[in-house]
Amino acid sequence: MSIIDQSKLSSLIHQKEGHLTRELLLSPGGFGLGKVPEKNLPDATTQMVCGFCGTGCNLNIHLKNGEGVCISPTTEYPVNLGMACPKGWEALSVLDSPDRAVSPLVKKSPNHWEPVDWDSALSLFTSKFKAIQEKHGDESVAFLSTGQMVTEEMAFLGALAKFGMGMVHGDGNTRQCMASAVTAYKQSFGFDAPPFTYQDLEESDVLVFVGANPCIAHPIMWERVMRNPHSPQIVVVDPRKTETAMQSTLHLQIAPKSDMPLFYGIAQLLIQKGYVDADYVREHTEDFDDFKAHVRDYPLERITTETDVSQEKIEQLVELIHTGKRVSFWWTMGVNQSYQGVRTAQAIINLALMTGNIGRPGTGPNSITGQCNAMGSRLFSNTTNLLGGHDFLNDRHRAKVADILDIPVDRIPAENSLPYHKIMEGILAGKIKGLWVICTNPAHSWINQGQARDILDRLDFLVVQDMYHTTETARHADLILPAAGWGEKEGTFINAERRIGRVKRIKRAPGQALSDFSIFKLIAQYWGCGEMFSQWSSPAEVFQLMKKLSAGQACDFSGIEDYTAIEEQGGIQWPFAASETEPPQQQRRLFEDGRYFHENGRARFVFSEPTRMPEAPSEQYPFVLLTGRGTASQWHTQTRTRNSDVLRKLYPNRIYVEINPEDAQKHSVQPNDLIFVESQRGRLKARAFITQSVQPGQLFIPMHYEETNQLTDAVFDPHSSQPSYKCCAVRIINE
Ligand SMILES: Nc1nc2c(c(=O)[nH]1)N[C@H]1C(S)=C(S)[C@@H](COP(=O)(O)OP(=O)(O)OC[C@H]3O[C@@H](n4cnc5c(=O)[nH]c(N)nc54)[C@H](O)[C@@H]3O)O[C@H]1N2
Ligand SMILES: Nc1nc2c(c(=O)[nH]1)N[C@H]1C(S)=C(S)[C@@H](COP(=O)(O)OP(=O)(O)OC[C@H]3O[C@@H](n4cnc5c(=O)[nH]c(N)nc54)[C@H](O)[C@@H]3O)O[C@H]1N2
Ligand code: SF4
Ligand SMILES: [Mo]
Repeated sequence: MSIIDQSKLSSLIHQKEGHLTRELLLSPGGFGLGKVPEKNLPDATTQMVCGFCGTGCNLNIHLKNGEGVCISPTTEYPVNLGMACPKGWEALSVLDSPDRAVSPLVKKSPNHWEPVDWDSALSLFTSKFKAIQEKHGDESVAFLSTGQMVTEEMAFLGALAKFGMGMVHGDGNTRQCMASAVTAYKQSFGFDAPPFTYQDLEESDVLVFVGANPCIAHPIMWERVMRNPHSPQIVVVDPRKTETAMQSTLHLQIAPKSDMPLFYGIAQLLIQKGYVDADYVREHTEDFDDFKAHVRDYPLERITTETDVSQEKIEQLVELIHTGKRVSFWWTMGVNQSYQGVRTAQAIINLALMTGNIGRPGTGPNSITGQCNAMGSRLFSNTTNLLGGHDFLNDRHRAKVADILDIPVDRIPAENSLPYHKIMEGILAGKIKGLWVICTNPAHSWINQGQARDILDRLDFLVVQDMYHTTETARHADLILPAAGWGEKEGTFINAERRIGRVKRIKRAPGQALSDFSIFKLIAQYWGCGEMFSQWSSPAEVFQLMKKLSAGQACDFSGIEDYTAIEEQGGIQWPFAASETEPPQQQRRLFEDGRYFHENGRARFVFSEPTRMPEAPSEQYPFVLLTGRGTASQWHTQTRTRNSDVLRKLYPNRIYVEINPEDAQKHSVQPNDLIFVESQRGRLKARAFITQSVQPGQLFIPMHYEETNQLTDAVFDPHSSQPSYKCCAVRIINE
């Protein structure tokens, strides 16, 4: 029996159809990089933010009869200044694909799904999850969310799942990515607050990139570095000689996971040489004396041994930090994805604090975000934080949120969710039996795949809500819900420099696919909690709710009037409170007044002893395996980027492993040989790519291939629960 009024459902789907006045203009792959087929010459242009990486470039979408037909980068937007990387240029073509989910699909037997209508799909969704909850309690159903939907959808999902459906546990793919930076900032600054603005990339005279490869992963941020007029010194700290390291002026080819001793050793040298900004430390920080005592144990001799970096290079970096007028530190996954990611990030933050390199142009300890809306997820996914950067454990916060949303306060859980890996463990232990996965692909991206897939198969009911029905996770699903993607729906993203930007619907989603927003709205009605979400009528209305939720928080953006204001200003960075009297400036950084978000206004020096690599190389498994991004044209698990003919030409189709010539010779490996790479957990076959970019004793495999995570070891940072994707012990075996 249908729980929803059928006419409402058909009107919702009709509205979607009504958006279009004609059939799709484009055949798949019908245009190349910005080339417009003549017959489709555009007749209007609109603008929106790119849906791949956290850089948040703005794109002009050229329209023909109201529908996007090709893209060019926006020249006057403060992020990208007329530039885009291949993924941005090709963002429209990945939407057309035979892999798109065009109707809900229900699993009928192993490897066999049948299309059903939305009414049946949502009735099944509701009855299955309700039955599990009735039998095993509210904690038996969980969700996994994302950093890649618009913020309005994330907030809706988090509110629906926790306040409407009664779930306690929900986490997201941002755990795989940003959790260590989030925890580091919270502990050090009192709020998860990346302080920078992209202009800093052009204003620094010394830029230090740690575990970051922006040439591949954030190409347009890198272009901003290339525009820097100060002939900057560019330092790269990375075990690999990456594309970015090749462009650097100083490369510290560090032993994997030795960043903490390196930065503590550098702090000790800065102290010894009298290079500390004592005024800044005294006025704006606390616990420096304890830190000072801590780093005494890191003399130069110890550092060179533990990091494999020469004394000369370490001293060179110390001098650069001292002589640089504007020193900025930038880090990404080489730091976060580690069993000691939080403390490594804080070792970087400490260097910026002790030298006063924060709150001024061209400075900062700056964590770069990965996904297009990682920052939106950090504030509004309702997973680790209560909506708007609030705390589930704080009575006042729960009351405030309940009041704004006009819901009973007891609908808000007064406990924190389990983190991602504990949700996985909960499934393994039979405590969690239902899982709803939205906009993420854990059966490819989660660590230690052998175990991860086994875990997903133990569920009584797995729902996957995705643009494509062919993802690795969808293959395990009992129910697949077809979602509209970027460009097919409305909302906002928040980029790495806290800039809120617009996303628009410039294309019709295929078949019966609906925006995630509409899916959540329907689920609320089917579940019987539609009333609770009566205010949540459109993304624009939810944006107004989010403004209220942010008010009074460090991320306050209550001063942004609406979507139009965002567009007119070229995106708006938080904070921008309603009390502001002047329009927002285009480039704003945090902590200009030296006041942090802890109650006493001070930043903290946080540190601890480094721990041992959980799975160090051994006689049996002599290599350290590093994983990460392979090319600028591949995106994560490749569900999107493999659909562009142009992008496919720009990356290796098959899995490869980078190996140093010395090791290749030792193991009689020739270029392009197929070799096995094996860890204690699994084995894969990859083509050997012999290159000096990896050091002897190390291998590198990109994460974009399905097999990679069969090898990785499920180890997590104890403070952030982020997976340590970037080191495990492996061996190679010739075919
Ligand atoms: N083209 C493309 N761009 C992307 C993405 C994509 O899939 N494709 N994904 C986006 C996302 S979500 C993210 S999170 C970012 C990731 O962006 P990055 O973090 O820049 O990319 P990664 O290649 O994962 O890792 C960066 C570097 O960390 C190094 N590393 C490994 N171990 C260590 C270590 O112990 N110490 C140090 N110092 N370095 C180490 C690796 O050698 C690697 O070069 O990219 C974003 N941009
Ligand atoms: N070994 C190794 N593993 C890694 C990493 C590594 O460096 N090494 N990096 C980790 C990092 S940093 C990250 S961020 C993760 C990424 O891991 P995932 O999040 O699993 O990767 P994606 O391919 O981005 O998955 C997003 C999914 O959402 C779907 N999708 C896209 N847009 C929409 C939408 O609007 N709505 C819905 N419903 N679905 C949509 C896509 O089709 C895709 O299936 O991988 C992690 N895994
Ligand atoms: S750099 Fe990132 S945001 Fe910019 S076009 Fe490329 S993928 Fe899109
Ligand atoms: Mo990420």
